[in-house]
Amino acid sequence: MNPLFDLTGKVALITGGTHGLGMAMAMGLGKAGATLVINGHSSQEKIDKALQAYRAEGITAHGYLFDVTQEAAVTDSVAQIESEVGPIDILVNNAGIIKRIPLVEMSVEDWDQVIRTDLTGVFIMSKHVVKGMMERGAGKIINICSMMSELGRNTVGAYAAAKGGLKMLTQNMATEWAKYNIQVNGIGPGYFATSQTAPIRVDGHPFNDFIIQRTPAGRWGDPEDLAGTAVFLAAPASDFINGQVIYVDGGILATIGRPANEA
Ligand code: GCO
Repeated sequence: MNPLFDLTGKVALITGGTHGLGMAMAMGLGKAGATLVINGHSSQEKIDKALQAYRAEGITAHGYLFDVTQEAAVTDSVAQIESEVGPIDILVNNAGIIKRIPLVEMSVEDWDQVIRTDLTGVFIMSKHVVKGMMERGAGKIINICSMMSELGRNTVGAYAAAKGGLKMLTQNMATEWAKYNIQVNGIGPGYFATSQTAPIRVDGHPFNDFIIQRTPAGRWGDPEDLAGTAVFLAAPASDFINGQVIYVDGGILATIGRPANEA
């Protein structure tokens, strides 16, 4: 394996690694040699099912049930992971939720839940994992941002605020931690075929047709399309990259789009 992309001997913690984009990125990291630690917040059954999938691919994988928004649980779980599995070399802050509600109709409770999960949860996780990385003088942190780190869209205001903030948090983490040889970067997925987008992806849904039209690649992303970028940002190949967000979006951010009747 090319040493620039070899994760052999590394421990990678992926939050929300039980399904979707988190699982696809974790599979990539595992196949590059990393030992996986995944977290889920709602169901040990989901964790166990995901572990079976990783292990079926010959990947060493461990699972822990905790909520990234609860600092006491995070502190305890990080200590348990580092005791049972080993120091965390790579942290992928992937866990997140979305609520599609017009801002004027959104309750403060719903707003708070999105911000706390998608932004504050990343702060809590990173604050407790980075301490070991600082002591060891090495680490990789990858924050999963979004198209909404750059663009607004009707009904996803809280999510956009969180993901926009996450882009800036990524830059600030890089600013504070690069001197410890810790690289903090982001991945900004475009529109991917996942459970989160399933409601807006059904055939004939106007948003489905819009995304196909708005994406130069002319398709929804496949979760596996993210694996290579995750490996790159977790590997020695990115040791001099700090505070960047790499958009894996089929070209959406590169263009103003094209008229529906234009080929
Ligand atoms: C939406 C989608 C997006 C995608 C992704 C885009 O409702 O607009 O869910 O938010 O999930 O975040 O990068």
